Amino acid sequence: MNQIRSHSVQLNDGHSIPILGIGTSTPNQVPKSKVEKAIELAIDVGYRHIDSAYLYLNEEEIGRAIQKKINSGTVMRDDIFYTSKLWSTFLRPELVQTALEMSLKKLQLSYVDLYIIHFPTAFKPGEDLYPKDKQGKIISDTVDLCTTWEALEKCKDAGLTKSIGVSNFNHKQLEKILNKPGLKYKPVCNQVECHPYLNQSKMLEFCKSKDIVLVAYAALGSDPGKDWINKNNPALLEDPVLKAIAEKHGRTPAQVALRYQLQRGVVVLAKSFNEKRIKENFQVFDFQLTLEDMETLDGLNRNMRYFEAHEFSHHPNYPFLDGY
Ligand code: NAP
Ligand code: WDT
Repeated sequence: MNQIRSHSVQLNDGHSIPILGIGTSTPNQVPKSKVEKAIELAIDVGYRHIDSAYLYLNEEEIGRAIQKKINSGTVMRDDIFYTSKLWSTFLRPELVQTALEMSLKKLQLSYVDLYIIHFPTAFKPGEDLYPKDKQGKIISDTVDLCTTWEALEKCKDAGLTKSIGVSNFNHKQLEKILNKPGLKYKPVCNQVECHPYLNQSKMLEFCKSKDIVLVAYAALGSDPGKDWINKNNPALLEDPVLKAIAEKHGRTPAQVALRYQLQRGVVVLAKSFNEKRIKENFQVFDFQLTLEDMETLDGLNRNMRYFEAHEFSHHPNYPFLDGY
C-alpha cells in the first residue's frame, strides 16, 4: 500500500513510474485540440503520467500541452512521465532511433520517459501505418524482435528514452527478450489490455516474477465508438457487480475499476477528455476495496478482449492466439 500512497512504483532499471496515467488515444472524429486541453487540465488536476504513441497522431498537441504547463511553472519536465510507442512499421532495428526522433521532434522534447514496442507484429516499412495489399490485407515484415530490442537499448544508452519496454506481448514473446544472449536491459513493462473481464492474472503473475510492471490499457472497458473495438462486447462500466461495489463505497464504477488495478499492483491508464471524468478518475487514492471486493472483482474474469486486432491475426507474431 505504500506504493499507492506515493503514487508511483520503481521500475527494474531504477526509474519510477506513476501508478495512474492518462490515456490519449484519439478516435478520428475527435478534433486534436481536445487532446491538448485535456492534457493541460490533467496536469492541473495532478496527473503526472501521460500515455501516447506515434500511432495516435497527437504528439504535437500533447507536446504543446506539456510545454505550456512547464512554461507556466506548474511542473518541470522531470515531474512528467511521458510514454511513447514504436509503431509496427518501424520494427527493423535501423529504423528505431529515427522513429523515436520523429516522436521527440513532434513533442518538442529531448527525451521520453518510456519507449515501448507498441505491438509485436512488424509491418512493411513506409509512410502508411497500416500498409495493405490489393485484397486489403495488412502486409507483414519479417523482423527478429530481439534485434528491435537491441536498437531500443541503444536509444536508452543515447539518452533519448529513460526506460524501455513492450506492449501487447504474450509471455513467450516476453521470455524471448528476457532470454536473449547479451541482454543489456530487461523490459520495464508490458502494457496490455486489462480490466475485470480480462484480468490477466497469469500475465500479472509472470510479470511480477520477473520484476516487470504490468500496465493496464482499456481499464475502463475502452470506447465502443472506436474503430478497433469489438462492438458486441458488453460495456464494462455497466456491469451490475461492479456497480454494486461502487455504490457500497459511494464511488463510481470507473473509480472501482481503477482502484482494483492499483490494489493488485498494476499500473493503470484511464483515458478521458472530459473535465468531470478526468477529475473523477484521479480520485482513487482515498478509498480502499476490501479483500472480498477484490475477490468478487477477480470473479468477473471471462477472458474477453475489446481489442482483438483480428486484422493482424494472420501475422506470425500475432500475440493473442492462446494462453497468455
Ligand atoms: P479506457 O481508458 O478504458 O476508456 C476510455 C473511455 O471511457 C472513453 O470513452 C471515456 O470517455 C470513458 N470514460 C473515462 N472515464 C470515465 C468515467 N469516469 N466514467 C465513465 N466513462 C468514462 O480506454 P482506452 O482509451 O482504449 O485505453 C486507455 C489508454 O490506453 C488509451 O487512451 C491509450 O493511451 C492506451 N491504449 C494502448 C493500447 C496498446 O495497444 N498499447 C491499446 C489501447 C489503448 P470520455 O473521454 O468521454 O470521458
Ligand atoms: C488490438 C487491436 C491491439 C488502437 C489493435 C492493438 C489500436 C493500438 C490503439 C492502440 C491494436 C492499436 N488505441 O490506443 O486506440 O495496435 O492497432 O494503442 S493497434
